[in-house]
Amino acid sequence: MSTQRFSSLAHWGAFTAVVEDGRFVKAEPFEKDPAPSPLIDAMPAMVYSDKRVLRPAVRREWLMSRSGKWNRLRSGARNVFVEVDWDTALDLAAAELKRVRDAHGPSGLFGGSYGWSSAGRMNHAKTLVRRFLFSGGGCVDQIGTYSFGAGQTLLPHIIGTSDPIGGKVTSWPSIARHCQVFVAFGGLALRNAQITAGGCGEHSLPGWLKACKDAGVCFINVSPNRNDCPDWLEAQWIPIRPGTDTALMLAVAHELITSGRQDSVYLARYTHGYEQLEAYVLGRGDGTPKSAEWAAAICGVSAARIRELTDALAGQRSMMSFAWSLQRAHRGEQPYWMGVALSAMLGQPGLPGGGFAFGHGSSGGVGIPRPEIGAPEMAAGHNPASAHNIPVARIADMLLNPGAEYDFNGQRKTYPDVRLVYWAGGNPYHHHQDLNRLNRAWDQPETVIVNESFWTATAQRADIVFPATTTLERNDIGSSSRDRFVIAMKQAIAPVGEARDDFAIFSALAQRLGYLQDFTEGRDQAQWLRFIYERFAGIAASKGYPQPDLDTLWEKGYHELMPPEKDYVLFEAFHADPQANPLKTASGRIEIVSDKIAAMNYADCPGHPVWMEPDEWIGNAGEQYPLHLMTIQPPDKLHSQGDFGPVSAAHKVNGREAVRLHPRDAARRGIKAGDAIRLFNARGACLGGAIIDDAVLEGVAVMATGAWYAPDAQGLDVNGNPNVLAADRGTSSLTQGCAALSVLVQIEAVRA
Ligand SMILES: Nc1nc2c(c(=O)[nH]1)N[C@H]1C(S)=C(S)[C@@H](COP(=O)(O)OP(=O)(O)OC[C@H]3O[C@@H](n4cnc5c(=O)[nH]c(N)nc54)[C@H](O)[C@@H]3O)O[C@H]1N2
Ligand SMILES: Nc1nc2c(c(=O)[nH]1)N[C@H]1C(S)=C(S)[C@@H](COP(=O)(O)OP(=O)(O)OC[C@H]3O[C@@H](n4cnc5c(=O)[nH]c(N)nc54)[C@H](O)[C@@H]3O)O[C@H]1N2
Ligand SMILES: [Mo]
Repeated sequence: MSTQRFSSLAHWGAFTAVVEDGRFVKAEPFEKDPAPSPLIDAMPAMVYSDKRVLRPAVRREWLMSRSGKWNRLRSGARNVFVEVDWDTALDLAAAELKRVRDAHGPSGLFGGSYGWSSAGRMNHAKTLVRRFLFSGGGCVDQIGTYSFGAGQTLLPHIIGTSDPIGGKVTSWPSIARHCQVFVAFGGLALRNAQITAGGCGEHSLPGWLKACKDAGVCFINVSPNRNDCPDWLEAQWIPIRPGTDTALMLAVAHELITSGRQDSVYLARYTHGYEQLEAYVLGRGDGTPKSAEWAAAICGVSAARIRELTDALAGQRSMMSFAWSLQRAHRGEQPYWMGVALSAMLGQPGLPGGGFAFGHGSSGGVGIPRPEIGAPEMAAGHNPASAHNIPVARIADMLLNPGAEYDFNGQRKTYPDVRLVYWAGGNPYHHHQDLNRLNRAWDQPETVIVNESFWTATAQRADIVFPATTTLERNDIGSSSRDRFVIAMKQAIAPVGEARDDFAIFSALAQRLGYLQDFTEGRDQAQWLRFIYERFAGIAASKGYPQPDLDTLWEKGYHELMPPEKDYVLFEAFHADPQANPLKTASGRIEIVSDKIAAMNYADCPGHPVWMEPDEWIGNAGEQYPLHLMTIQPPDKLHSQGDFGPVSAAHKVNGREAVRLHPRDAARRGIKAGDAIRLFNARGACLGGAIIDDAVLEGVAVMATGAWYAPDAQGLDVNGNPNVLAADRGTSSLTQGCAALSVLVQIEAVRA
């Protein structure tokens, strides 16, 4: 028997692929990883899964109606596919792309293709599909992310940049040395830190948390779920109703003001518009002081506890970190804006170990010490049709309402009339809200083309499906700007079935359409890999971090970047001299009031942070749908990737997606641990398996995303994708972000 070993990488970590007689049998943890993720164990089963797309396939109805009337009804998933050879499939797709582009121009083609794709940077499917469509004249793209769309659009207005939301925040060593109180809104979930976009060689969050704990940092977990912090961190828990963090922070602000403990010197020197917020907090305009008692009724946190939190923060070096989940909710701009404002009232941003941050518990690598030298990246290039781009989560709105107007970040925009959708590297039937509505939207375009490795719910609802290789079946390079390792991702096995690399698929299409040179710039895959690595190495060297050449890297399998010696402190220069180093905001300061946003006149996002009720939350829940369902990230997979694998299967409850319920909520419904349950609201219904857990706030249920959408004849999703329940609405007119976390449901036991 011959055994070979290949360095490799997934979003959930680096590993060594062990290959015996040409078959990938095992993923061994990367030697330098102090806390490898068990998710790598699922990889061999994923690669050889019976869910693989093995050959190009065309939906029969689409094929048959080519010369006659279009049969657009593809969303029902009772689609029958005909396998064809590669040339036939490529010819069909190329002809259809040409037809639509000739007839409708770039706004007829949708290539936003949101999704995580693979860790490999060269064959990054989402980048390649856009590069392919951009080189051919452009397409409709998506702006921002599902992860933090609201924050991404808001933060440049108030702090001049969105970089901190991507993880460039005051570094952990600075926190360990200087911070006294670390308040984690939405917690510090280790399960989420298993993942880093682009992969990681090092899972470092547990180590940093231990270092901070040893240094005496006091942690406070503000979350509806105590499980959001590991027990050993011994964090204080403030159980809060979902969607109400803004009210809590307003009350802390109220306490500070009424006791004269806000940092007036800081506010005068570094912020803009504070007086307006103060007037609002004191209730001067609306007659409602945002007192601890006022907030207690909204958040479910007692006034005494709010005062204790205020005392813990005032005069202390504090870091407040906001999970991305807080803004992935209706009116999600407000907690982020209020968080920045409150941190400024405490005089913290720009101080070592103090201030605000985002997502310490949302992703691996947030706040790690790492040289600011970027990472190797494939370029999508310029989109000549970018005027048609839509905010990422407005995809169903766009497909259902061509020509309709909508607001976004101060602009009045118009939805394009999309006729062809091309998706590669994402799974909208995993990620989008209100899947029954998405079904209606999905039947609008004339053609849907998908590159996939697996028969996902999205692939099952496409007209042409191209089988894509997984990372184990091709050479690539992996690295994230939030990790210290660059990994040689070596081809370990031959492609499964007739799968081809995304780069090869798009090259073949570009050739048929006459723009191969524009797409490839004359480089093949090996040359691209070298090109993107050398471009990165050049930048790194110019900043004082020389890199090995590609052949040396390939030989060793990885390169480790040494952490910078100096701690990174967000806004350090601004803090030292705000005149010389202004922020890139309209005022050059932290905008507690944004005159620009105020001038947009959005009723759903005024000029300073305010408490605004979300459309769906416990405070307006009726008897029909009394529970707030938090649709969080799955501990046992990355989104829908690997849902059918062994690691995910081990977390299911009697074969169903787990749903956590408070003991009293369960008892009221006669639900016992392990029971099959049905979750439903006016938008849809799905099944789950009950876990009874007093770490979850009463009135809240928790169900992770990721189960593969599989509706029965009545539309009941038997696998348990909570997006049949989540509402498809933008966070606000300003940012139009994904608001997946605001959803009310009812739950009942399923009796056999
Ligand atoms: N209710 C609710 N919904 C949510 C969220 C939530 O919190 N609640 N979170 C949202 C967030 S933050 C996100 S980021 C999205 C995630 O949504 P997605 O990124 O769409 O989810 P994934 O399951 O990771 O989909 C990636 C797809 O790419 C495929 N793929 C992987 N590698 C390759 C490759 O090399 N080539 C090709 N062609 N395909 C490949 C995988 O098989 C998989 O089907 O979900 C969002 N949806
Ligand atoms: N294992 C794993 N890790 C992942 C992913 C995955 O699919 N699997 N996906 C990755 C991606 S794409 C992203 S964007 C990030 C997302 O990172 P997050 O958005 O931070 O992740 P969530 O799990 O949705 O939410 C984190 C916690 O926030 C709490 N929470 C929810 N709503 C509220 C609220 O209103 N107030 C407060 N105080 N707390 C609230 C919930 O209890 C939840 O456990 O995770 C990444 N990490
Ligand atoms: Mo995300």
